[in-house]
Amino acid sequence: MKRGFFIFSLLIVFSICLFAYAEDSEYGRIVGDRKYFVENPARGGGRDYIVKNPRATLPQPIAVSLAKMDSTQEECQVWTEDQRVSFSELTPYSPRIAVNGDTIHVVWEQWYEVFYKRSLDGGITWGDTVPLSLIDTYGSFMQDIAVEHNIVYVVWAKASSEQDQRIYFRKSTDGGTNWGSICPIALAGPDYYGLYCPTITVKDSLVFVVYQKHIDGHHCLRFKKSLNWGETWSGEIPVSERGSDGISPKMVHNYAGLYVVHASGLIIWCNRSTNWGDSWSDDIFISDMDSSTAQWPSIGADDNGAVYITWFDYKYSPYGWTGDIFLRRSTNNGETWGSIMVLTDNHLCIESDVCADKSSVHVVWHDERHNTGNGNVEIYHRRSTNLGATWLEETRLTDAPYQSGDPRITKDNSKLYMVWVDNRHEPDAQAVYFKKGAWYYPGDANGDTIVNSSDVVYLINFLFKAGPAPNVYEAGDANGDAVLNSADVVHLINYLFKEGPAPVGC
Ligand SMILES: [Ca+2]
Ligand SMILES: [Ca+2]
Ligand SMILES: [Ca+2]
Repeated sequence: MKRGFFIFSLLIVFSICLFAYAEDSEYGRIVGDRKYFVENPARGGGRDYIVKNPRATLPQPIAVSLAKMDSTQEECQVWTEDQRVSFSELTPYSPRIAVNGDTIHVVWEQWYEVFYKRSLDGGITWGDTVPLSLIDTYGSFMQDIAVEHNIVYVVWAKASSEQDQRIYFRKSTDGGTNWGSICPIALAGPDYYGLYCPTITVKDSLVFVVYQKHIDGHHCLRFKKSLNWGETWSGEIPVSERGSDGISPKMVHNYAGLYVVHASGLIIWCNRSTNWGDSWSDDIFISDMDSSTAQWPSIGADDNGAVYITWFDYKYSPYGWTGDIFLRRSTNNGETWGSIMVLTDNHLCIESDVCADKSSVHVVWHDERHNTGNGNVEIYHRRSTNLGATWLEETRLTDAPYQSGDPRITKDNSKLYMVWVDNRHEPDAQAVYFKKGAWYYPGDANGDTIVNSSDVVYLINFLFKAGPAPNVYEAGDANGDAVLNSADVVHLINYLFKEGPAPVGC
């Protein structure tokens, strides 16, 4: 039954894009001597679901100038080691992450069921793997997760039969310790249709879900919301009469409203709502209106009023299966959109994710520049500290054999958290991995971007009066010996008041 449904759903979602590029029947790609086929384009992340570059015979790659760092500030970044999160011999797909303080929540799909794992100490140690969907003969996948304070929400799609495909929902009110019952929040109608690809975001007591609906050969996006932490749900509200090309749409919010991005017909579209989903804008055209092919969109928003959309685009790519990461932003809550920026210039990129808060914007992506026929894929990162106007130098985040891909990021308290799937254990199954990054100025123990006597006081309070720790531990380690103690206080005092050496940098 499960396998039957799998094939069935594969056909359904496949049809979404076949209409767009029916002549591209080769849904596979070559990476060195390794060929990756579409296993299940209906999966939450649409992993390996890529439409071939229709202009793959371009003679020469086009050089694109990148915005470089134009500041001399000595800001440091620090990343934790790659940490393995899943350990099954079954292959995990489409990890999603949500963070609240030091509690990190991760979900993924494994053999058509949804699994959950959390860390209570910022990712140093991890709890048990917990199944969230009912382990049965029906497929559950396309999971997404959101958290607000101690309440964790997970949605996914499930088929109970070929005529009954629903969006399911489960929540925990104690930070993932216990989980409530599994509830359907969007049901199949009296006539056959499928519901897929949910995306969820939360704001205080408000919970918002957008999903794709397939009815009578028509794909569209629909919305439901809860005003009471997911206890009861609204009726279905139309978002777009376009679907999402078999890959989940992504929804985010900021202070001004909700934003949904989706790819349809190999074009990137955005819809926004300024009344928390009661009504939605028309489809907003985000990618270029030309013959280039735009896929795999992601979206982030911040409370400065900026909205960022990334995708991968074949516009400058001579290659069949990779392109560049494009970004377009709005600085007025999606009312108008600026020109398209290109964040990569090697034409070897695919999946990207973007997230933002008031202080910075982050983009990560799947990059094949190290693939010299060995199938190696790595994840790269760029960051902007001025609302995406310019971008700092890229950083390589992974360094391991084979594929490191499908990265997903989220921010909390100025730190960046990332999950991805990694094939480094070949021939064993791929695994979910995690790492986090932080940015700081050496000596800036209290994290206000200035190094002064307040940092001395902050350090003394932490060391001797049970005050809070530096948000980024390294920032307080003024003498750079990897230990936080009174020597750092002395180092800072000498620097600030006795012309001693500066805090040790990156
Ligand atoms: Ca790799
Ligand atoms: Ca400071
Ligand atoms: Ca130290």
